[in-house]
Amino acid sequence: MTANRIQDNGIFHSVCPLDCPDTCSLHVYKEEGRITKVRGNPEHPVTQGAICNKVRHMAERIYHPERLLYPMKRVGKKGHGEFERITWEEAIAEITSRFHQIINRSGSEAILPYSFYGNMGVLNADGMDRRFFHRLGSSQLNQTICSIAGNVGYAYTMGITGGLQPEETVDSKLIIIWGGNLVSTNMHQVMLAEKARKRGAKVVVIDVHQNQTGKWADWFIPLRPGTDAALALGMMHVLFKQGMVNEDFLTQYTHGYDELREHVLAYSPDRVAAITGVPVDDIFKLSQMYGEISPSFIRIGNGLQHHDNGGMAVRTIACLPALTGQWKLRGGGATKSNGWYARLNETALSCPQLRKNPEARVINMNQLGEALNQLKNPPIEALFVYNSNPVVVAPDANEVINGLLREDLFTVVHDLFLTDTAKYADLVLPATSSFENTDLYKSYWHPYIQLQEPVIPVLGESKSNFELFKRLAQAMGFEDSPFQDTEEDLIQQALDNPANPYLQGITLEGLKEKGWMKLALGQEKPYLKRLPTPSGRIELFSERLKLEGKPALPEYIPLEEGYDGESLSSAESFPLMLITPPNHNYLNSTFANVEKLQNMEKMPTLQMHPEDAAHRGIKTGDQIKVWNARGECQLSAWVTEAMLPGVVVSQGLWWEGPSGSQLINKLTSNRLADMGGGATFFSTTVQVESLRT
Ligand SMILES: Nc1nc2c(c(=O)[nH]1)N[C@H]1C(S)=C(S)[C@@H](COP(=O)(O)OP(=O)(O)OC[C@H]3O[C@@H](n4cnc5c(=O)[nH]c(N)nc54)[C@H](O)[C@@H]3O)O[C@H]1N2
Ligand SMILES: Nc1nc2c(c(=O)[nH]1)N[C@H]1C(S)=C(S)[C@@H](COP(=O)(O)OP(=O)(O)OC[C@H]3O[C@@H](n4cnc5c(=O)[nH]c(N)nc54)[C@H](O)[C@@H]3O)O[C@H]1N2
Ligand code: SF4
Ligand SMILES: [Mo]
Repeated sequence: MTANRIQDNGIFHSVCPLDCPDTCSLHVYKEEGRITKVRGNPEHPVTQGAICNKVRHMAERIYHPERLLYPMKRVGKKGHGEFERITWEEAIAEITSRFHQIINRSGSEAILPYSFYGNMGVLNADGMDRRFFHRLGSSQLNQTICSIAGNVGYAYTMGITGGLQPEETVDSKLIIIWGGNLVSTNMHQVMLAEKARKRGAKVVVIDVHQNQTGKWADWFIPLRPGTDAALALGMMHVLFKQGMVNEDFLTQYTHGYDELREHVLAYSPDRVAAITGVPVDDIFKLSQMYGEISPSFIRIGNGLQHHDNGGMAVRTIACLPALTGQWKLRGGGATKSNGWYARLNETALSCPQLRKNPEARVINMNQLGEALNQLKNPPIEALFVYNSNPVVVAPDANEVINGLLREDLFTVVHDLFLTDTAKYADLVLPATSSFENTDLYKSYWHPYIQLQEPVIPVLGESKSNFELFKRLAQAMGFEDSPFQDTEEDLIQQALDNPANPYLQGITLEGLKEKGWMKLALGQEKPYLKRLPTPSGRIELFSERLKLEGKPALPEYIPLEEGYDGESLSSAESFPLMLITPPNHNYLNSTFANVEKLQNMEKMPTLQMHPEDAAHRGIKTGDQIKVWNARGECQLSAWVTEAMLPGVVVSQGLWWEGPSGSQLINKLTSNRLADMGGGATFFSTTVQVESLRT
């Protein structure tokens, strides 16, 4: 390993910046100043030398011929993507003058930042940018698009968003992957599960789609979308009835188990089968496996919480390990997210004290279209997008596009590419890749903190988010000391979080030595002694939910837009449920413009059950129209039995395409989930017809 990061030849340490639980430690190979390949770090305990196909192709993204290298200003109509080169001085002057005008005319809340985790580095996603917008007094963005409903739901039960450490799952004997396509989205969990399997573990996948993960499982259980809570309650029904619960654990560590025992009487396997589509025998078999095999581990994916009832679904599943006392065992329990263990000092990073208007309105990022089109007093007059591609990723894309077309909206987009969002910008600013930056990375799954130092020089005139917002602060005349901080200052401030004992011993110096350091987590689950729930215990019954007017006990609540065996809650004109999860070779919309990866994914498809296809005279390869009241897409049909009848699946977030007809989020709704204001991408109904003449 070479120490001097910007040397021309050698192997350099790096970190994967993408929004993926694995947060891999990377080895970047360079020859004559250029990256030639990217591989997994064999010494990192979780990465173990393996990385996904996407990031093995990272060099093609970094050196992509279409990478933005200088600032540009719009010259054509909004959305036409016609720009001309300008200097950074001109770009900064334009932004500051427009911001000053808007603030004078309408107040600072007329400016909205829109960002997510295109780069997970905390300096570039939660650092200087936050300081800038706090000081500016802009509207605040509630970052709800990914995992919030499930994380809030999980925390009602467990108090924290933390579960098993990945490395202990090799000791699990039963691994249930519930609503996660881990072969594509969390490959190192699959590697660990393979190890467990070699030691005799069984892998069960519960999903609405038999994707690569479902195919790899020992047992795949298909169910109807949005009915997971009913299945979990049915399992509880059987566990209590057959005496397969751990009374000692329930008495010592949980709150409300008598109430739960009564409550689940209503979820007989017959009723649950009618709701979920899972046969009664399979409900018994699954419950029995769960009751008899220890240690068991449930990996809760992100998919099942992108529904109207997603928060409650995760809250309900999170109750299961307590019933059989799994939390006491190594390799026993559940994981939704492990973000809680790696909490950095967010206050120090983002400096909310710089905000003079702490009451500034908060806008839910899932409702961007509505915010742009409908908000008043003041309306949004400037939008600043970075680390995100909302035209492709946000729900109700037609509304988002309508908003971006507003002539009176000043839109700035900072990105590495002229994304579908950037095409609507007034100003486009070039962003560095993470390999050009200094940054600090935590994982929301494994317990290693990592340091990124630049491995290549900055390309063209691009700037990191950190540098951009520091420069903008200066240009706006913000003289506060947080804007003088260097990258190393921020790293030290972030690591200094007395509220998180697991960060003890992690220092910038230590990180510089090896690139990564492990959180100070022991073998035990010390938090079980006192969880940060109101009762200090695992809350099977939640007073807090009751006070909020929600069911205090885990509950199955039918989708607002969707079907189950009991109710039909959507217009009959849209009889198919559309699920739109990520694909294997893209990371959300990132990589969708990299040719090699595009070729592997070929084209956007709609997977349909043979029964649903036959009704409509559709065959594999047919061009089809998919539509609902919100919009329309044109895709290629793929007839398969990978789902139950009534469910259709389109994987991957594709860029618009020449005809603008591949944006799957034209069909999804900006309705919010039951908890945390989360997204409901998968509670979508559509109709389909063949375009063959
Ligand atoms: N290759 C790749 N990896 C990624 C990403 C990517 O885009 N591509 N994205 C990253 C990000 S940001 C995230 S949040 C994670 C997401 O990764 P995961 O946690 O795996 O979540 P999803 O892929 O959204 O959905 C997982 C599964 O949920 C299923 N599902 C949908 N509705 C239901 C339901 O009602 N019940 C059940 N049981 N299953 C349901 C879908 O069929 C899908 O197989 O992956 C990260 N990793
Ligand atoms: N239908 C449907 N929609 C979904 C999902 C789904 O499953 N189905 N998944 C949802 C989920 S879970 C998520 S997390 C969101 C993800 O939504 P986004 O976070 O918007 O994800 P990306 O599409 O990867 O876009 C990230 C953008 O940031 C840019 N970028 C990368 N690094 C930097 C940097 O350092 N600086 C700047 N300025 N820009 C940078 C990238 O080039 C890219 O254009 O999508 C959501 N949308
Ligand atoms: S996308 Fe995920 S699996 Fe791939 S290299 Fe990055 S962290 Fe690892
Ligand atoms: Mo996500």
